[in-house]
Parts: sequence; structure tokens; C-alpha cells
Amino acid sequence: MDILTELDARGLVNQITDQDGLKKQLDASQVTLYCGFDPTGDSLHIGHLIPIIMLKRFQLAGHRPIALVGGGTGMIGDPSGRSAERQLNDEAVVLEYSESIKQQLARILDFDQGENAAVARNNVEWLGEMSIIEFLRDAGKHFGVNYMLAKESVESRIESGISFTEFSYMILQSLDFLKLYQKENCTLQIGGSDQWGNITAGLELIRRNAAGEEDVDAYGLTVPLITKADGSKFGKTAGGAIWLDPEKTTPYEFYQFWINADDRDVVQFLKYFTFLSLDEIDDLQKEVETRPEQRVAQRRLAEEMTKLVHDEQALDQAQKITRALFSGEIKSLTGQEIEQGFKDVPAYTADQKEIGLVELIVASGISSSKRQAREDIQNGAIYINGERNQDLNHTIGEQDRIEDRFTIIRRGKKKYFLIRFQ
Ligand code: 485
Repeated sequence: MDILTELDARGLVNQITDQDGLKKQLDASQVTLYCGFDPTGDSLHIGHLIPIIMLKRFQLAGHRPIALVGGGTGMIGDPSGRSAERQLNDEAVVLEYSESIKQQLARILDFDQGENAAVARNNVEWLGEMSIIEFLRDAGKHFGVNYMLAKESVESRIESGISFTEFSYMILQSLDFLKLYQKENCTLQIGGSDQWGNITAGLELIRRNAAGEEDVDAYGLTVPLITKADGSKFGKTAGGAIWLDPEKTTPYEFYQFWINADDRDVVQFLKYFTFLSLDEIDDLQKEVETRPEQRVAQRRLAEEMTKLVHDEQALDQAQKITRALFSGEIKSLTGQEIEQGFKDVPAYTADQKEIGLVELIVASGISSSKRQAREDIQNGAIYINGERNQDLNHTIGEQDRIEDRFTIIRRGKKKYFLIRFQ
């Protein structure tokens, strides 16, 4: 199956500027393609994953991907898909964000593997040294204001307001495409559906610069916006965005995010995000239809994604934590695993190392009063590190601390509390 047919079958194509032309080019030769990422934060999130994985799909099909970090464009701010003006970040901040985003891209894409290794570029290299006169004469002259006003990214902001800065953004992204087209023979730009306007503006600039050349053999392709069966926004949980940075979203949380995919969404997610073959995905779809309670498809999705974004070891840990929380056997966990697994449960820091159980569960808010605490203990509702404790006179001491730092208290079936000792 050729790559475009495969992408289509996975539902990964939203719009293509010229499907037949692109298909011919992909069939005939190694194509260099690019996708840009603006350093607007210190980490990418799962909303960025499909385009990154797309780059990798093209790479696996023998083409050459360029991951472009927008060190220059990140100083300006893309209005696409935004209803309000962005806050400008300082140069030092953008620089720092650029570096961490590049690292994250390198984790997923292969930047140093032979023939068609992925390439990293930063547009500050050329945008940073462009003069204002050059910009207005060489680039600006090719853009009619009416054309720019008609772009969705601008049009949708006319009412609420848009600065000249953000208005000009599409010209910068267009200059990137032109630059990569000329210097790297890059003939395809991909991005999310919100990037259609910027990508087609770039094609326009390439055409204007290729005076004489009849057909410019450059293309644009966008991937669809991910929708969920329940209508909620993809990638956001109660705890906020799902980040690729393990410090912001632990591998365990990341794994849990995918495990929790709805039965109605999981097959589509497998097609979008994993490299499993469509046949394998069909088999997993049958699992969803016949034995949904087993969550085989969700588990496979979570495994593939955690391995891709983190690594095998992080996956092992995430699974171990998941099992421990499910079975209540907390004792097998290391301190680090406890920190991951209990990041979101209520926590209490005890200042003395020895503390009576009754006192502790009142102080930490597990039970609402001393009386309630005694009742809970006597009823067998209180577990220390997974073991029921019905001793009213129990003192939490060294033997109850994991790595001398943590005690996990559970009340009832699954209300967990993390007690930290200093
Ligand atoms: O030459 C380019 C310079 C910058 C960019 C693209 C090409 C970045 C682009 N303008 C942008 O803002 N992208 C978003 C980002 O960086 O967070 C998101 C898009 C999304 C998808 C993703 O990047 O909103 O649709 O393309 C990779």
C-alpha cells in the first residue's frame, strides 16, 4: 500500500492541495517534507503527536522529514486557531523552549539514522537575520492585503482585533517553506487543519518566486482535528493537558490517559497514533466488539504510545504501578513509582516521624473527626500500604514508611492518600 493510501485508510488526511500530483511525486522519488513547531511552551503535548508521527510515517516509507522548530516564528505568534492575541515571550525564554522541544522531537524522530535521517532546523537561522527592508520588499510584495485578510486566521480576528505582528505571521511561515524548498528541496509541508492557510500561503510564495517555472511541484497536507465520541476536547483531562515531558505528565499518567480511551474512540486512535498494521487494528476492533470489558485495544494503545513517547522501562513502570493500584499491593512500589502513581491523590506532609494512626488520619483529612477515625479503623476501612489495620493504638513508624519517605493510606475500596515524611 502506498503511503497516501495508507494515510487515507487511517483517516489521517484532512486536505491535500493536489492529491494526484503529490502521489506521483511520492511514487517517483524520495520526498523531503516538513512540519513546524513553535516554542510557545517548554513542552509539546499530545495535540502535537499526530504530525510528529506523520513525519515518522513518511520517514518509514523512505522519505526525508524535517522537523522545524520555530525559534523565529515563536517570537511573533501564530494567530491560526486562536481567538485572542498571544502574549509575547522573551527571547531567552523562546530559546529555552526551542531547545527542549527539539529534544522531544529527537526522541521520537530519528535524527541520525543514515539515508533518510530526520533533519532538525530552526527558522531563527534565516528569519533572525532578515532585515525589515528585505522582508517588506522580497516577501511582503507578494502578499496582497486582501488575500491575507481572507485567511481564516485573520478573518476570524477582524472583529476582536489582531496586531500587525500576528497579521504578518503567515508571511514568515511562507518564507520558511520557500527557504526549505530552495535549500533542501522540500516539497511538502504538513500540519494540523488550522495550518491550511499558512501552508497554502507558502505555496503561493513559492510559485511567485519560481517565475517561469510552469508548475511548482510543492504540496500541502493537513491532518484532521481529533474528535471524541463524547464531544469533549481531545488531550485535556481534569488535570490539564497531557504533555510529552515526563516531568509534567508522568509516564504513568500518560499510560493512564490512553488506557482510559472510550470504546468508541480507541480504534480510531490506534489508526491515528500507532504503527500497528490495519490488519492488527482490525483484530483489536473485534476485541472491542466482543469483549469490551477486557480493554485489550486500550491496553495495546497505551503500550504503544508509552513506548513511543517514553521508553520500554517507563512502560514497565507504568504497568507495575497500574497493577499495584488495582490490586492494592502497594509495598512492591519504589519511592519514585509512588510519586508517579500518587501524583494526583490528596497528600499530607507529616512533620514528626512517629505519629498515631488515629491522629494521622484526622490531621490529614482522611477521616473527619477522631470519632470517625476510630470507627473507620474498627470497621476495617483503613489500609496502610495496602494492608488493613484495625489497631486503634497503632503508631505509624519506620516499618510503615516506604523508602523512609512515604506511607500510603487507603480508606475504603479506593480512596488513596499519600503521607510524606520529611
Ligand atoms: O514554517 C513553520 C513555522 C512555524 C510553524 C509551522 C511552520 C508552527 C505553526 N505555525 C504552529 O503554530 N503550529 C502549532 C504549534 O506549533 O503548536 C501546532 C498546530 C497544529 C499542528 C502542530 O503545531 O496548531 O495544527 O500543526 C504540529
